[in-house]
Amino acid sequence: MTPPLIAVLNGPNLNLLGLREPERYGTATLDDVEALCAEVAEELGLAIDFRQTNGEGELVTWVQECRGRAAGIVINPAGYTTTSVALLDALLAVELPVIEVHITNIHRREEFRQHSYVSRAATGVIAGLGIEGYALALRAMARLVAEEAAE
Ligand code: CA2
Repeated sequence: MTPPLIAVLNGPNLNLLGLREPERYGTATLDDVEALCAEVAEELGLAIDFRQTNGEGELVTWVQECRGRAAGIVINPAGYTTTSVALLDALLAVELPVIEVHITNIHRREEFRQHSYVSRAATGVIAGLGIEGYALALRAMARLVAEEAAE
């Protein structure tokens, strides 16, 4: 049986992880995050499609492309979290389980970071646990996907 595919999508500036502001975002690079996700996915019997883009339209297109292809979406929308109705609409339309991940605890940060459009489409939200949040999201997603398959 082919393993269920989980799209792990990353928004703008996350390509800078580990290269700038390590005191805020940690020292792991986006390649390290991908390696962590690949390791956890293998353990869980999932396949992943790990991507990053700085473009809002590209992120929306990738979400649309998940329809009929992926079993779930783990997304760190970064700066588009608080601005993008287009991303929210795409996540609602795709009708897949969505887990929103933030490396930092957005609720301890500036007020403008605390209202997430994306959360309205999310089954769950993980914030403030560093890159471990991606691993936790994949574990939760494995359960959600197994539950859906059993329905
Ligand atoms: O905590 C998170 O994961 C965020 O989604 C990160 C976003 C921020 O806009 C959100 O409020 C919270 C920023 C991503 C930019 O990442 C950088 C990483 C290293 C250096 C500079 C930016």
